[in-house]
Amino acid sequence: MTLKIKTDVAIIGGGPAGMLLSHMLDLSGIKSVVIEQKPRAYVLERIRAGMLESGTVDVLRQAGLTGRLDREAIIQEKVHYGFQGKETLILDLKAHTGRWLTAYGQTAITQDLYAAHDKAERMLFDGVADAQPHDLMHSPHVTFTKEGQAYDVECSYIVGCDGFHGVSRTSIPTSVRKEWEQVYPFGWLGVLAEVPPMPELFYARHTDGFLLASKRSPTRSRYYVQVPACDHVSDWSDDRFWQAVYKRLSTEFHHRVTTGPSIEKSIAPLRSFVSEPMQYGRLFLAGDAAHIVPPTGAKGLNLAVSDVYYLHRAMDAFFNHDNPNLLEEYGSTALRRVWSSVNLSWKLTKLFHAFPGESAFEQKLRENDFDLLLDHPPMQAAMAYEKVGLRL
Ligand code: FAS
Ligand code: PHB
Repeated sequence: MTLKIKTDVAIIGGGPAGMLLSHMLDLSGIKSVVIEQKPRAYVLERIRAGMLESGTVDVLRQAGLTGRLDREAIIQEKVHYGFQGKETLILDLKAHTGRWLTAYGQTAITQDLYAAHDKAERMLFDGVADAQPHDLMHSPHVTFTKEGQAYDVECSYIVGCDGFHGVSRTSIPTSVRKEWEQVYPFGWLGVLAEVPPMPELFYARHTDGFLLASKRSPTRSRYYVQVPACDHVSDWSDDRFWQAVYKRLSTEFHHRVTTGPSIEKSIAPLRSFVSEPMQYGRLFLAGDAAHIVPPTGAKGLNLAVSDVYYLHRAMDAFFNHDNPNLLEEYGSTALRRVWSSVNLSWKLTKLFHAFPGESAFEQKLRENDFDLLLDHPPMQAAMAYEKVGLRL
């Protein structure tokens, strides 16, 4: 026997996009059900992004979700860009834009979202199987099973927040979908270590490859190095990792690094991907379900938040003010910002990574790209504006 549930919005995916949308819809009196394939403990332990745009913090604050963030987050007013161990550009975000980045891990955001969810006693099914959207044009509903029990969630709209490998995007007919993809011939080896981080948010390019020094708290560091796409975590001992950090970092900053044992170590593949449209009938897509960016620009999580901001605003207009216009425009509104972040992420990835087989000519162009930034404040201002995040 199938258990039937009625709600306003069925959300597939209980990551940051799905949980933030459910929370914001609830604040507007719009009911939703979140359907998540992994057990919540698994979702809450995922280690991913760490740098928030100012717009993201504003959205979280308006949603009443910044209590812990205000206590624990670290403000990042400047970004350091090192090039070939010689020159370093210090990009003063606050001087150029009056705004800044905030270091606060995605893991903490997800934990805050689940705590708010529990407090509001909203409906979430985790550890489900076979979630599937149906009848996207007329009477949308989502079926799934949990512990052998079949469910059928009838709703006005379905939102796919189920990431790159989810079922929502592929529910849009291939005759309708248009996709762009760039897969990079390298990945990021990320290490989390319980040691004080460099004060700087430091991106570096070296002939061996890319380096990023970031943080999670005053006692917890997050570092990444570029590795060949075919590498495995077991190829990288902690010692080998820290040697690569020192080799790729300008020597004048070596004293700012504290090494220590890794408490988490993983390799993330890098790709740029966009799928259009982000809506089809009564199905909408938000976050990684519709787009993926290489983390060089720290945009993935921030894009998920901006999608949710636009979709919540549109659903509030529809459900509470009988105005369908923003819903009809959601996809085009979200995609303008998506493509800007895809573009910046590609530019920074090209500038700071060693591409196997690149020509000497391409290397000279890259050096010139960095010199233009180093020598011209208007170029720096433009990059700072994109880095802190375009206005919502
Ligand atoms: P998510 O992928 O976070 O969440 C999707 C949810 O849907 C998951 O919980 C999944 O279990 C669930 N789901 C999937 N299929 C389902 C199905 N069929 N049924 C039900 N549920 C289903 N961004 C940065 O800015 N900086 C970084 O350093 C960074 N590092 C990353 C490292 C990795 C390994 C990955 C994969 C991504 C990284 N990102 C980074 C991007 C990341 O932070 C995403 O942008 C962010 O998680 C997007 O959130 P969601 O759209 O909610 O997708
Ligand atoms: C992180 O802290 O995980 C981080 C910071 C900046 C990036 C990517 C990841 O560009």
